[in-house]
Amino acid sequence: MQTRTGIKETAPEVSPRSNGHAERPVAPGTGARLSRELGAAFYRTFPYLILLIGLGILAMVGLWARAAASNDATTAPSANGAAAPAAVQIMVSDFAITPATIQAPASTAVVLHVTNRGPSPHALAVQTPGGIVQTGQIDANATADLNLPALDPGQYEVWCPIAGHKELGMVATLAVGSASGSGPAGTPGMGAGSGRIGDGMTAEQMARAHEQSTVAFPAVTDGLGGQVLKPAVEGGVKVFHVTAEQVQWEVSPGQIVTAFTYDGAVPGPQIRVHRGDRVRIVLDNELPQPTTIHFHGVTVPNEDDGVPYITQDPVMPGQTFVYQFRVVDPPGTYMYHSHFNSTEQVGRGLYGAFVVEARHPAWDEEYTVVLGDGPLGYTLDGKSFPATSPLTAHLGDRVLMRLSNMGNMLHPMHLHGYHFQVLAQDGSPLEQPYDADTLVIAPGETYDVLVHATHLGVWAFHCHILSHVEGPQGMFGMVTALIVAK
Ligand SMILES: [Cu+2]
Repeated sequence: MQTRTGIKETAPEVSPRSNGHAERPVAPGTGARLSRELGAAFYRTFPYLILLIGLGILAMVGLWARAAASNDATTAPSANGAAAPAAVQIMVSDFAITPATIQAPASTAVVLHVTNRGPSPHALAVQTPGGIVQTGQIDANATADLNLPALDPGQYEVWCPIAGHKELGMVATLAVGSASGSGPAGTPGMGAGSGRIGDGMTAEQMARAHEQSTVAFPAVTDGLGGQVLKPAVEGGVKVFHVTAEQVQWEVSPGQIVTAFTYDGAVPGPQIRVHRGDRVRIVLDNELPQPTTIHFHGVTVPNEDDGVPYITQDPVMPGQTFVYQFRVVDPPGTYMYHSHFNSTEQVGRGLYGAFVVEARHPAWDEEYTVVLGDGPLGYTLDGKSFPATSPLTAHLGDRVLMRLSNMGNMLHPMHLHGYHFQVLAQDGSPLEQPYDADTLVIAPGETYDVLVHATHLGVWAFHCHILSHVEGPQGMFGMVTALIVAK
């Protein structure tokens, strides 16, 4: 992202911090409008919330029943007669720790066998009197053991230390030496939170945590995705080389996740073409898995459609595959992504924007923003707030945002302070462009929206499913800002 292909090549020099507290310009009536839209968003999402909560309870009951069967700590005598560590089974998932009250005996070492049943990576941390004891990252379907020292009877805090997961409800209590409270103490699951209002923090602690995450924006991290890929031109054909490879990707400061990438970045490089171009995409597979590329929304010959065992054999590790076609679609925003083991491969970042450029752009700046959710967390262009990149504009600019969703969830993207104009969907120009403040982007959809930057300031731009963006510790995930400077 943040590749400026419009007329202006430099971003305005502006720090979002300068507007953090004092003289932030506020559009008239913004507060009232915010409360109205929050209400409307609630009623629109209410049926889905009920469904989600219902499904969550069902899943939790099932998980708890299974966990309860194996949750009783077992202490086996070892060969020399001393007690071996007590073993306790724990399940982590998106986004719960089961059981919510973990029973363990006092005065003996305990080993927590942690199994990850969710699609995202998790970890487990326990606050002991001697400090925090935690596992490393536990990938989907993997297990890890956490060895705890002998503890005195009491209650100890347990949580997932991956950024944002505690806020999503991944907390539990380790009850040592207590026979009571054998059932789940709360209702863990998505959006349930910790069961403690405000995560047990004081007002001052909450304010400080919010401030720290916000003033860190835009935080510096390794790697920047979505850079424009320059083609070689061979015999009138634009040739793009991409390498599928596994890298360690910094999603937010210090949060490093195994990513599957094109050319080492999430999203992969932008492929930009014109209608009528003949293009060749050469894929080298250096992943430990087979893969393919599907050109999403792009009209291609059947043999270039990228579906394994339907239109091609998978590209095995070490192999190369060539896609070639003529661009016949109208100017607009399209995608390319893996079509092999795609829950994992696309979830870990194997996607990029495919843009058919306008001959005469009617805007001054443009940005592509690819939404993601899954093993990398909730991301905009492979990064989580405060590591997301701001969108910058000069006062009066027309800014085109190319928004697309490569995640598994709907994300209603909302821009503060502006009504944006929706120009195109899935690459096709709309006959009747329309104004919106919030745009629900379903998995696989792309939208081109135009903002006329007529109000100075730092304007938050974020997903409006609130558990994707803000918790007791402040903002995370799918949050960035449109920064309008003179
Ligand atoms: Cu979202």
